[in-house]
Amino acid sequence: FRLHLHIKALQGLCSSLRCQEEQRPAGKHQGEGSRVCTPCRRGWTFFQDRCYFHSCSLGTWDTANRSCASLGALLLQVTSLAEQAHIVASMKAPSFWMGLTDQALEGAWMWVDGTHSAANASYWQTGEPNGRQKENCALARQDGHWYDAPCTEQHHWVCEKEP
Ligand SMILES: [Ca+2]
Ligand SMILES: [Ca+2]
Repeated sequence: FRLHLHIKALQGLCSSLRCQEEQRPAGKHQGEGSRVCTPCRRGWTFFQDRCYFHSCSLGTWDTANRSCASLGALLLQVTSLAEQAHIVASMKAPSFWMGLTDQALEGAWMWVDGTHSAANASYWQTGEPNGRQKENCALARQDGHWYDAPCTEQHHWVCEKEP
């Protein structure tokens, strides 16, 4: 089962590499052997001392959570307006899972590292979260806002780690 997860994570990484190669402007290469250097592994983007990975595949919140863990990372934790803006600007999918859940206690939204979601750095859409016990996992959409949704829905996801 763990091998299966590894394979799924690698597939996600490979497709992410393809995404990045496709998005890189053709004129940016300055001759053979030149590389874009960041402290992050290939396939990850760098922003304010953190590395981010955008999955190309879809999965449930649990799948996303385990995939990030298998990459030595955590599901995205948004802790500032700048980070929120960067992540939304670099989105490649209509929606993605974040590492925010109220599965442990309804209404108590916690990040996957165990910290509580701060009210001064939360970006819920007006009226959200609205799913009570039926929607316990948080995703971000292209409008830049957060929504609670059933954890079994299939969405892309973003992992985050230190370089
Ligand atoms: Ca809930
Ligand atoms: Ca909702």
